Amino acid sequence: MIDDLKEKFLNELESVISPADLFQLRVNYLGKKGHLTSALKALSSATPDERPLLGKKINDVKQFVEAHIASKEAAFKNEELKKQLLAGAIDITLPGKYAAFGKEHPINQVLFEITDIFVKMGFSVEEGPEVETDYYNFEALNFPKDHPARDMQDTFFVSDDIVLRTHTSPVQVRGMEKRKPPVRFIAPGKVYRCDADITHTPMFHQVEGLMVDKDITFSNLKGILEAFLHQMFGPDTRVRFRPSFFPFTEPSAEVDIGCILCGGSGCRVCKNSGWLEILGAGMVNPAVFKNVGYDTEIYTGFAFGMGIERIAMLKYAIDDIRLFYENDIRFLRQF
Ligand code: FA5
Repeated sequence: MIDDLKEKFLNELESVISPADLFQLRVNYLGKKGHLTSALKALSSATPDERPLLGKKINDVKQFVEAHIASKEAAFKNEELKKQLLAGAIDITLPGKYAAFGKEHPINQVLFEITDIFVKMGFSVEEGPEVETDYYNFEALNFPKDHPARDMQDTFFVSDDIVLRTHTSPVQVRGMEKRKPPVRFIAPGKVYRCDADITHTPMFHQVEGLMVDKDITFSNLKGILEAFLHQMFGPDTRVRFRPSFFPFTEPSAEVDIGCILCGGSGCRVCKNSGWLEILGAGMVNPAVFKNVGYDTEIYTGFAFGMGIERIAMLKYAIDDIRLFYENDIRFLRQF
């Protein structure tokens, strides 16, 4: 009977196809009630003569069974490992993973370009708060209470006395309060107006400029702005100054450049005038100097303020300002 057991085991081993089958086979042969354990128990009923030979046979079969089960077990483990390795394998022929890098927004690109030009001309860079008091946004800039000029800037009010700044000009006042002349800085930043169409957004960017010293004249203003516009739009760009009004400058001017799209012959963008309005400017009103304690007998100065979106639209020939803020990646990728 013990001689048959080996063959029976080999037959059964052949039909083992999973670790669970193998476990069951082990129980059937080596478990407490398994064939080999029973055979060992039955040894006691053999005659003393038969016992040593039979005992040896049973042990041989037991070792045989244990060895085969161990090697089958190792084969299963090996197979499992192979499966895991294959599942986690790196296919080096697949394309790599690309990190999506962002890039500078076109408005920031233009802002940095403008800043760069002025820094090279000796201007420093000043910052001020976007949530501003009525005093800095209007009062100190010579907009008296209830003055109609306040309506030119459609203001977002936070409270009676606090506004979202409507222009970067309040930074002129804050900057002058902090230092004595000579003063030469630009102040770029976000400003807010209740205004929205294809050339106006409720949030936009301005760059303010201020220069104060003894003997600063309108010629200095013209020279600096022409130098800036020629660097920004090319050395052949025509520049013209038109009389205008701002409460904080006197005299005041609006500055136009020859249309860079049609070269001055007239087109849709320049509304057939051949000119494009680019910024506001003027000589600092002595009333503003008085508010910051500068001696108006000694010092004069000029200031200017430009819309960055307007400049970016001209530079890149974009006819709708809202494109800058729709976050359409196809638009933004082009810059
Ligand atoms: C001012 O804001 C003055 N503070 C500029 C200034 C500074 C004059 C220093 C004199 C001395 P104005 O309201 O014109 O001026 O605005 C300046 C520029 O901002 C405009 O030429 C235009 O390019 C831009 N701008 C005005 N409103 C909007 C808007 N809603 N969206 C986009 N750009 C605008």
